[in-house]
Amino acid sequence: MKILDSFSLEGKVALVTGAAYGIGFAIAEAYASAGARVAFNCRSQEHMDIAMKNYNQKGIEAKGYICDVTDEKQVVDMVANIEKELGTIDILVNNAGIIKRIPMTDMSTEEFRQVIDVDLNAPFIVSKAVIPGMLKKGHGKIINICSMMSELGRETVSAYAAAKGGLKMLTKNIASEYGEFNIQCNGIGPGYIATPQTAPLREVQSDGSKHPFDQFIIGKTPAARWGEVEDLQGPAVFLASGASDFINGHILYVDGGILAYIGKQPK
Ligand code: NAP
Ligand code: GCO
Repeated sequence: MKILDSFSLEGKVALVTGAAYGIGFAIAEAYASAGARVAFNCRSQEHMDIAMKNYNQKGIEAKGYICDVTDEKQVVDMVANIEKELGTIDILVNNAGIIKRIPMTDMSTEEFRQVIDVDLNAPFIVSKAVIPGMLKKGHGKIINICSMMSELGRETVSAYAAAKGGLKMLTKNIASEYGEFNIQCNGIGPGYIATPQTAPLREVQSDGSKHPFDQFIIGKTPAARWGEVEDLQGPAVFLASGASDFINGHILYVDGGILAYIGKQPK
């Protein structure tokens, strides 16, 4: 067998949650290009219509489902529909996520709970719905989209960091509990990636200068740039493919070196 064949996703069914745009869309695109049949979800018909147009423009036959990943009944119904229409899910990417940037003492408990619900409870809900099919098939790949905040804190992101730290440990626990059934569960920890979620951190200032946070991140990243969604496509295909069958419980940080670096010295 040629080693590149082990990276193929031919014949696989992949569900990428929250893949109407952003990182999820890029991962779904990469999976289709690697041969998988792709399903994705989002919450609104408006985003679905835009997403389907974009998938079609790229020649990708993705199947879209309106589903709020925090709603267990909607998730169970979506998984049942995917299994009926595409087949049992071989690859699950828990990508859907939100962030609220609010100083902790100003954040309401409801706002904290909303972030935990999408970023931590939902990956539990979706994984629980998908694992039985993987057990029947005798194999499965679960990839949880973690974060720099799975390892580091910063001002205003207490809920998000708590959720992403928990998601790192949920990843390790799924790996521990289902590894013997040939289900591998790993995480991808993106660095700072240019998507709608981080657009507020990159907004050009009224005087035309870069956002202070934009400059800060460039100084904290050895690669001296923001990541692009395309930077995540290869790692996502690798962790979904046979090339990673003996990797389990690992968080692969795709961060341009942020976690290795103390930060550029001020000039
Ligand atoms: P994004 O551009 O805001 O996209 C988030 C996606 O999640 C959208 O498709 C959104 O679709 C969906 N979503 C949100 N809540 C949902 C819910 N309750 N049910 C179903 N879908 C939901 O974010 P992104 O930057 O692509 O980030 C994707 C993932 O990567 C997130 O988990 C994020 O935490 C993580 N991440 C991002 C970065 C970064 O720098 N961008 C770095 C590390 C980790 P609708 O709103 O249409 O429902
Ligand atoms: C923030 C950013 C980060 C990124 C990402 C980094 O406000 O600090 O949104 O949290 O989204 O998670 O890995």
